[in-house]
Amino acid sequence: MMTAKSPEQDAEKRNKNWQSGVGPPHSKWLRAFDGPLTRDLLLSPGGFGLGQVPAKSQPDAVTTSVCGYCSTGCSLNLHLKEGEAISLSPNTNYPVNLGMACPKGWEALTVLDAPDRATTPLLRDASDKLKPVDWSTALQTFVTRMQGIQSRHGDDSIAFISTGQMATEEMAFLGALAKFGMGMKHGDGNTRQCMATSVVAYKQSFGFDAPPYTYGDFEESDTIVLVGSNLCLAHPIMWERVMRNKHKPEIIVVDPRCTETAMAATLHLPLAPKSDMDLFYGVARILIERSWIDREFIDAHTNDFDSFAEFVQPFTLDRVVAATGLSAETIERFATLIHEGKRVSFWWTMGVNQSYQGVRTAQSLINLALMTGNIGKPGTGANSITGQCNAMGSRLFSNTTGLLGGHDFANAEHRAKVAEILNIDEARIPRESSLAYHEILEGVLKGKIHGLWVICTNPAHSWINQRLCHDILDRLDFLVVQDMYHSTETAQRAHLVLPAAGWGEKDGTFINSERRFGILKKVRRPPGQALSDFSIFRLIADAWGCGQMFDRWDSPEAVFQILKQLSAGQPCDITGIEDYRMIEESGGIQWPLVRGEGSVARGEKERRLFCDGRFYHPDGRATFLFEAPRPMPEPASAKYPFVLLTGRGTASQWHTQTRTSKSEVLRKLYPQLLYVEINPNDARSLGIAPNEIVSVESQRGRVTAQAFLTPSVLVGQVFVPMHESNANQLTDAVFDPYSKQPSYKSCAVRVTRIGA
Ligand SMILES: Nc1nc2c(c(=O)[nH]1)N[C@H]1C(S)=C(S)[C@@H](COP(=O)(O)OP(=O)(O)OC[C@H]3O[C@@H](n4cnc5c(=O)[nH]c(N)nc54)[C@H](O)[C@@H]3O)O[C@H]1N2
Ligand SMILES: Nc1nc2c(c(=O)[nH]1)N[C@H]1C(S)=C(S)[C@@H](COP(=O)(O)OP(=O)(O)OC[C@H]3O[C@@H](n4cnc5c(=O)[nH]c(N)nc54)[C@H](O)[C@@H]3O)O[C@H]1N2
Ligand code: SF4
Ligand SMILES: [Mo]
Repeated sequence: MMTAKSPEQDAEKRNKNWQSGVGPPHSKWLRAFDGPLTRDLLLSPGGFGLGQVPAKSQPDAVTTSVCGYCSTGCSLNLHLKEGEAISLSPNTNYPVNLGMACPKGWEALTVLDAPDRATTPLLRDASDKLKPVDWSTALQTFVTRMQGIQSRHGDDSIAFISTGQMATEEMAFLGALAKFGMGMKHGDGNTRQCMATSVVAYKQSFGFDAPPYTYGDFEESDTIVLVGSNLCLAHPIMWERVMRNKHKPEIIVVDPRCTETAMAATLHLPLAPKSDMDLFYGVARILIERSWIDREFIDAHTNDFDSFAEFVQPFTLDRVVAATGLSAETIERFATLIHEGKRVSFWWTMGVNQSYQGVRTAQSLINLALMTGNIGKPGTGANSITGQCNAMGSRLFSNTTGLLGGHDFANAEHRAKVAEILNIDEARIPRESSLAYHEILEGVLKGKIHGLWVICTNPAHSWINQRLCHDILDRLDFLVVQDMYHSTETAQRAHLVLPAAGWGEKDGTFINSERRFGILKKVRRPPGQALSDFSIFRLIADAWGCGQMFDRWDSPEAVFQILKQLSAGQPCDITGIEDYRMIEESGGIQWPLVRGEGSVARGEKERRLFCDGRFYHPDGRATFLFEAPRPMPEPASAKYPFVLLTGRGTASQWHTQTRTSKSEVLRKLYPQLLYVEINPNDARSLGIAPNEIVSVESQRGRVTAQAFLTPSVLVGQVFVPMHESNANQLTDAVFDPYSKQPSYKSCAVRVTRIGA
């Protein structure tokens, strides 16, 4: 059990730490500021600590809801007046955030009031303008056009792209409606851009997509290895959990850039981009050579260690030094720290997943945890950190690549089980999983897919190789975009826009990074005629003519009960969760919770997986998986001499900025222009002055950006944040062969002075 300190103590400690330079905040947030970062500012809405409810409008009730941005899953108190939320503060009573929230959480309500909210359906007319229409016209158009395409080109000629940011119940409804009701075979999510690599890595290594950890492991660990993970700004409240660690942990950050997280580390390994596999194989070789491995655990709980041990033999120190650019001492030190640690935890995020060899890279880390027995015990684990608020829900319940409830489309028993529970004809369940995101887009290019329904994601901004993506979207006969805002880059290209309610305007559950179900609640009326995604799916089911199939799907909580039934007997079994009330009263509940086996009732607040050393493969063992590292698909060249890294820019920006750019507070916390981080030595040789507007160009596109000279990127590399709409003009559409996740963090660019 965790005992929370008083919020004041926490805030005090954070302030002290920050003033002494430990942990966030970082120059990049401060760059947007003129004045000093004071305690007042930190504690104000938009700061991290506890704030006050404004006195001018006193609330008359309070309720809670989990945040709708990142996968941390913080709980927020929502202060209500006559049933509507007027302000919020972080929940001090929740085991995840313990009274903290980051700027995005603090500002979650503000962005709901933006003037570009979609308030009515919009239909493109003969003059090529989006014009308001009523819901019945919108639904009729949706059905006529989509069914028309199907009758001309076959069932598979329509597809959907969804998200990790809707409620679990909404994702399940969409997936079931599209695939069982509307006859679509293909639908994928933006989680392909994000978590697909972890999903495949875990499935192959452990037998199920199962991140083993609980956030308490951040506090229990004595050696925390963060790989390609900028926790300080991408998961600030997880970083706060690291700061509560009382074991004076070694914090080892493996990242080409000296990020805000690397600055706070005890050891930073600025390796050459995409050389992680070489590093981890080399470290495995050292551990084996020195017998720094847990032979007992390996023998009892894993397969294929001996072939792995043989495979890593050629990864000598010299070879790893050459591949990574790290010194032999640093690599040895890293191996020694792993050996000396009693509780070593390995964490990774997009620096690993977004790679043309992401799955094997994730597994090279999983292997380190397995061979040292660092799994299933407090403070350990091979831990993939998820990104979006409900990426985990999407992985288990979206019915995209996997059948509802962590099942498999190709498995006849699974199909029969799902058909029986849903009371549908088994023949309606596809026998194969969906095409992946990029294969759906290729399907458009090849003239196979003609209609696309995009829900709660903004591919025209976020997808890799943007020009190609725009070309593909513009070829569609019918593009439907269902979003909170009509102004997104994707909505602007749509034939039909469906106005969606957002976080705070609907009910359901999210599943956070540590597998915890949390409740989100309706505390605001959606603007105009906007409807919850759940209601939109309901209306479409009826208009399509398959409403009867979803008779029981009449509220999010009713769907939650169906999902429970579907999960029975799976590793993600949640039959022990009674209802929403139980989730709420327990401070969220981690999966699995099997009926009759739950210990939540005994006050247990957190659980990790694999405590008994049993994995999900039929023989109960985990597998060592490995493969020779491959060269970067588009290495730096004479014409394009820099490796481009992309990623998150600040804690106050969320992805394509449809939400975060609507808050005045958040806008003050991030740079207003696209910037490119470049090493001062490179800038000097190119004659680039600080803050000069420069051109950044790849084989695919060119953007202008403000040069930010910083040694945090090494010579020969540059970094561009993903938040400005044109950043993905530069990126190269290459994918991991197993997970089909885009490699957003590796392509070649040149940087030039404008007019030079
Ligand atoms: N503020 C904010 N928070 C967010 C989000 C947001 O948009 N804004 N998005 C959320 C989502 S969906 C996600 S997926 C997460 C992402 O969270 P993170 O993965 O932590 O964020 P990124 O900045 O994309 O990438 C992390 C780091 O990978 C490094 N990297 C690049 N190439 C390599 C490599 O070859 N090896 C290694 N070891 N590292 C490399 C980059 O330098 C970068 O610092 O953040 C979540 N949280
Ligand atoms: N270059 C580069 N590109 C990247 C990345 C990178 O690191 N580098 N990271 C990738 C990653 S990890 C991710 S996860 C993706 C994210 O990419 P996207 O998913 O495209 O980004 P978001 O801005 O989160 O888009 C969510 C959309 O849903 C809308 N929305 C929000 N809530 C709701 C709701 O409840 N219902 C509906 N219907 N709509 C809603 C928002 O207004 C927004 O338009 O970007 C990827 N792109
Ligand atoms: S850390 Fe993530 S979940 Fe917590 S308040 Fe910030 S965005 Fe929301
Ligand atoms: Mo993500």
